Amino acid sequence: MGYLLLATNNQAKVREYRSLLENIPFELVTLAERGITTVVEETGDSLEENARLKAVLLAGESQLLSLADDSGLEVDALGGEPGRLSARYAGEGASDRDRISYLLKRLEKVPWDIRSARFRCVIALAMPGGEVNLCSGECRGFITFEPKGGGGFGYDPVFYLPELGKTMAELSLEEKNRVSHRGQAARKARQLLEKMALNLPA
Ligand code: ITT
Repeated sequence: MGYLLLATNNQAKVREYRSLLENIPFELVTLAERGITTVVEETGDSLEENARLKAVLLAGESQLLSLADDSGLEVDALGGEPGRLSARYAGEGASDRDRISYLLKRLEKVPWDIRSARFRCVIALAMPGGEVNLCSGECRGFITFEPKGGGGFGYDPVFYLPELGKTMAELSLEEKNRVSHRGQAARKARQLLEKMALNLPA
């Protein structure tokens, strides 16, 4: 069985992928397990470009099939912000809590019915030789007025799912994976990986 490198430094993403990609025909390995400390500069203009950048660079470095994701929150009332800058919103060195406070401040006077938003995730699967496949997923919701719930990561405590009546951070890992942007993208990636393992064209 070949290896699949989870090319992310975000441990919460690693946790989600370990569950989402359970029983795929590849053995999952992390950057830490391979002793890789490379941090890829996210210089692309889109989630697609940045996912590709991360996966290609780390596939080249590790010589392993590599999965990277670039993901972000897009808030309609903020014209799609923070988008691909989601991890850097509120400045370098800011925490999840700082980013949430900054976002809520920006939305202070925005009423509930126009606090709509979506999470987007683009997964890039890169072969060491440079071939790349992309898969994407999105999940719609509303930004709450205050954080709620202790699960997940990032903006999950302020991302409310109307169909479930809960924030993303109030869901278990399995429940989040069932509805999330990353869950949807990962189910497509799983199909590609199953074909790759059989040497079928992706
Ligand atoms: P890697 O690049 O190493 O994978 P990262 O955390 O920097 O880790 P991104 O560049 O893709 O990852 O930034 C994604 C940011 O978007 C993340 O730090 C969160 O702030 C937000 N985000 C993405 N997916 C999320 C999710 O499922 N729940 C909450 N916030 C999320």
